[in-house]
Amino acid sequence: MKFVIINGPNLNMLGTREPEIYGKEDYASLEACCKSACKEAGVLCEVYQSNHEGEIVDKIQEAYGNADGIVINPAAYTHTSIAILDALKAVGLPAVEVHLSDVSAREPFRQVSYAGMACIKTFAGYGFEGYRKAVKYLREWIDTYKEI
Ligand code: CA2
Repeated sequence: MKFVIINGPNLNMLGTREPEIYGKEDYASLEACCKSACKEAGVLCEVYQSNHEGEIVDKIQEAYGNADGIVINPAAYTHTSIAILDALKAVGLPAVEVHLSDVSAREPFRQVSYAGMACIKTFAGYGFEGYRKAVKYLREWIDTYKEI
């Protein structure tokens, strides 16, 4: 089984500013955390980050036929991108949305998630641990619902 973990704009800047919201650890640590979560769940993974909406759409499309599920933190595109929502719907793979911060308790514009409309579950406000929860949830969901 293989998952693609996609991180959106500015997440590569983790650890530089706003540690009270996003934590002190950097993007390399997040990538390591995602890889260890997948290893723990017994799945292969690719961890990808881009600051560009079209590249994120391309990566979602590339997952079609090449991966079994998607974990995605679209970052600011969460709240704006119908293109990412449509790409998730187009590939039809089970996807889980993750946010480091609890977006439901932040500014009203962060309380809307287009990507989330195509996801089976959202984990928000758990920091890096949210990715671990997402990988575990997705693995269990696929084991339960995927046709043999
Ligand atoms: O909480 C999350 O994971 C977010 O997806 C993070 C995004 C934000 O736009 C979403 O509303 C919620 C921001 C990504 C990282 O932003 C940084 C800001 C300052 C320093 C480092 C990263």
